[in-house]
Amino acid sequence: MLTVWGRPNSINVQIVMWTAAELGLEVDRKDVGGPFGGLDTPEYLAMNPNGRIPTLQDGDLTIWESNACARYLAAKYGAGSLWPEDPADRAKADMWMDWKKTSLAGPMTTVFWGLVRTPEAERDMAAIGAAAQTSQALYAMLDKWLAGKDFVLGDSLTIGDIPAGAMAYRFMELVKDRPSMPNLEAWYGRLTSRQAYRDHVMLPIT
Ligand SMILES: N[C@@H](CCC(=O)N[C@@H](CS)C(=O)NCC(=O)O)C(=O)O
Repeated sequence: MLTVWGRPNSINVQIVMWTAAELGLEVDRKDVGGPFGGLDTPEYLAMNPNGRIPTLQDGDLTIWESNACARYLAAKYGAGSLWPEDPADRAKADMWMDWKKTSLAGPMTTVFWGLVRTPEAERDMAAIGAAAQTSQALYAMLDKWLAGKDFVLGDSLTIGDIPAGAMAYRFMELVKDRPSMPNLEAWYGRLTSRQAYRDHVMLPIT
């Protein structure tokens, strides 16, 4: 039995929960972070000195950082499915996983905090609009990459789809005024038809 520490509306927790669900793994998820608190206790910091969610436990192993957790689950339990065996394929999956963290997360966090966590009267609409434009330009890159492919690596879902795919739900829901991106929209449609995505990513955005 795996344990994942983190509230379900955290995108980084969703990355791990969606990965585990795609692999058919049973998870005991514990509510911590946000309104639940609990990230600054000595017990939590002993597991995760970064004081953030998610934290994943699998037997004696404790790890944190959502992409590291997702990679671990895919490598251990998803050979031949989520985990690309070929080093070149794995590098391409890593590329899009790291891109979500290093390029996409910043502007999408501005959009999310601005539109979801900030009262309307206090919103900096210029900053939110600029971040939405940047997010859109970034997803346009993925749209181009997905031409002729069902998923990031081709025919089937892999770890390379997971972080950008989890963020795609927020992008589609929060950035409504965007140009047509047919490959991205078709890929997003494939994600939304998956029960694991519906159960762990398509939750109220709060
Ligand atoms: N790079 C980390 C980021 C972790 C992170 O910042 N998590 C946020 C939630 S998405 C958090 O812990 N926020 C504090 C809280 O929920 O109380 C990862 O990908 O796991």
